[in-house]
Amino acid sequence: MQIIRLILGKLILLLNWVFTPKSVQRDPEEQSSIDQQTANLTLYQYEACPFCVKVRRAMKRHGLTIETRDVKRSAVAKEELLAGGGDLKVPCLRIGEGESGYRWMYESGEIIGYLEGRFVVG
Ligand SMILES: N[C@@H](CCC(=O)N[C@@H](CS)C(=O)NCC(=O)O)C(=O)O
Repeated sequence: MQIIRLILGKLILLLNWVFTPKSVQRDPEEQSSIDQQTANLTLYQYEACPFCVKVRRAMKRHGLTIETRDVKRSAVAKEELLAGGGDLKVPCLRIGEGESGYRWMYESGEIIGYLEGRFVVG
């Protein structure tokens, strides 16, 4: 079972690499404004999780630079996710909301919807 999961994970990463989406091109000022806003976002994820790949592909397509933290490789990231979000499930987007702290958003579809609603015009 472990070996099948490992092979599937590698296959997902290979396909993702072969079919890497193109990023939208913005003028530098607009991109810089978006980069400032996405600096408050962090994606907790696993490298080969298909739902995480789906979110990372949407980020790439929409030209969104968002820090990723791998919960499988980093014990600190795992603790942060558990303490903040409450569930050891990925992907999870941590949204910095200034003095109110953080909002933790699970579910790949909801995360992509949030990113597109906030950063994609039209
Ligand atoms: N419906 C969720 C599914 C997410 C999901 O099943 N994630 C798996 C990894 S691929 C997970 O975190 N499982 C719990 C675990 O591995 O501990 C989504 O679309 O985000």
